[in-house]
Amino acid sequence: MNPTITAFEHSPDRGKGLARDMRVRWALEEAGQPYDVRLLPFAGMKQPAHLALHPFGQIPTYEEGDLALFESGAIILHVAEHHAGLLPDEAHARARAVAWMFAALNTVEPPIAERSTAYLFERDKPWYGERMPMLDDRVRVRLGQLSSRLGDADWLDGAFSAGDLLMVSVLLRLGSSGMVDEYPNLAAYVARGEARPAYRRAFAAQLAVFTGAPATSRS
Ligand code: GTB
Repeated sequence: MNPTITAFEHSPDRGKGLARDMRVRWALEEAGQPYDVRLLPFAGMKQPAHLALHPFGQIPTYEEGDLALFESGAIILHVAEHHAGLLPDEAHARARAVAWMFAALNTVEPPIAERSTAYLFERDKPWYGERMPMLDDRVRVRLGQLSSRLGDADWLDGAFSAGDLLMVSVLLRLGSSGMVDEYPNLAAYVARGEARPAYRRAFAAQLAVFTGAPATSRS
């Protein structure tokens, strides 16, 4: 039986891959694991049936037999631990790849999320003009550090891993800001991620929800 994930019935980004089900879809595609998708309206995400799966009433969730998970990072770690291709076998390399997963979610994504929130929801505030350059700077600090570490390597630590999957997903949140392009090696890194066949299949599947393809999709 395939695992089932949840996703927005109507994603605010109109299928541009920014909602967090995209990361999970990508991991499942990398793993070669077919999956089913249950689409949820916003109101449904706050109903008891979904809150039993996700205490914060969000997407994505993951159900597989009697296992139910929430948090995209935890879901991807679970997928990576049970399939080849997302974490190295060697113990230390595996631990480092997990460290990159946490770095993406805990160190790089927070300033990007804070900037996105301000850009989307605080533009009418009197302090927006002063606050935004500060938020931009915080993002650039992390991008600069990441760029230095990546150097001219293809991936963060040897072969592509779930750490790269999450880092590329996080960097993609900067979208049309142009900030990633200020660091050519990071721009190339993101492009390498987006060029992966698994990424492209995942992107097409979540876009199909918006363009009106069947409500339940399998890889
Ligand atoms: N830490 C959790 C995880 O990684 O799984 C965060 C989950 C989360 O933020 N889920 C969001 C959600 O369900 C969707 S992804 N929000 C509804 C709610 O909280 O009520 C965040 C998101 C949504 C939409 C866009 N977009 O349209 O651009 C981008 C990102």
